[in-house]
Amino acid sequence: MADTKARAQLAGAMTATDSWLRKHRLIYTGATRHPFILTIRDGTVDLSAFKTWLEQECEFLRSFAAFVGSVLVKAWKESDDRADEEVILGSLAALNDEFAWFKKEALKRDINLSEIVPQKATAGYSRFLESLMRPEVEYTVAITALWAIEAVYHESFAYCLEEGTKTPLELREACERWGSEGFDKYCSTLKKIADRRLEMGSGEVNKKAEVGLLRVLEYEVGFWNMIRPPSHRTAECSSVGGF
Ligand code: HMH
Repeated sequence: MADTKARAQLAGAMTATDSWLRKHRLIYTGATRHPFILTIRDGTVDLSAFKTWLEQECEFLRSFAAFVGSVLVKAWKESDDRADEEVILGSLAALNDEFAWFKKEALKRDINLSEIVPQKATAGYSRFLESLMRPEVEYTVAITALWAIEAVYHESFAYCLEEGTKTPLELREACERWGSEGFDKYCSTLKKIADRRLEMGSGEVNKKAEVGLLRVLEYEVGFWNMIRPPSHRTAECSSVGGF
């Protein structure tokens, strides 16, 4: 009983997104500390996996850009604070920059952007984003998903930039794109918007936002697994024998 009360008090002091991250810690950690990210951090990353990541990202970003556009429309129609629109416009501006960066990287690595075929995980993630673009999906649900998508990348890549990590020099630029302090601030702003909306939201809408967050985390894990399949990990672990 006392435990229930203590938990309720703690939950009262926490924002909705904080309490969800706590509740879904396991899958959040799965998304932000994935073995692919760990190999970047320890310098053992397979460069062909990195190339696959670049290719699939280029595909993902096309649907992501359309999704962010739809969030802007929802903010314009539904938000109680017009400052939100500027933040989302900032997301689109960053995406514009990202596309230019990917084109440069593709040229460096002999990737023909027009020939990329989306793999299953990318196509599934894109379809999920498309479902969030529907007009009947509430702004609160969409902005919570946008925050989660950006936060996973920020936490993942910031982890590769910590002191003492062995992230290869040629991948540092990629890590800095999402791992920077500027991106951290941007994610905090999105989180604040989501929490403000969730505070005003009905139980039903908030439940949908929580489910949306979980699905984002699942798709993020799926995306990383496509780059570095789990079977690869298992084989590696068992080959280490002594462990
Ligand atoms: C797959 N998730 C994926 N790609 C991204 N660029 C982000 C999240 C964040 O922008």
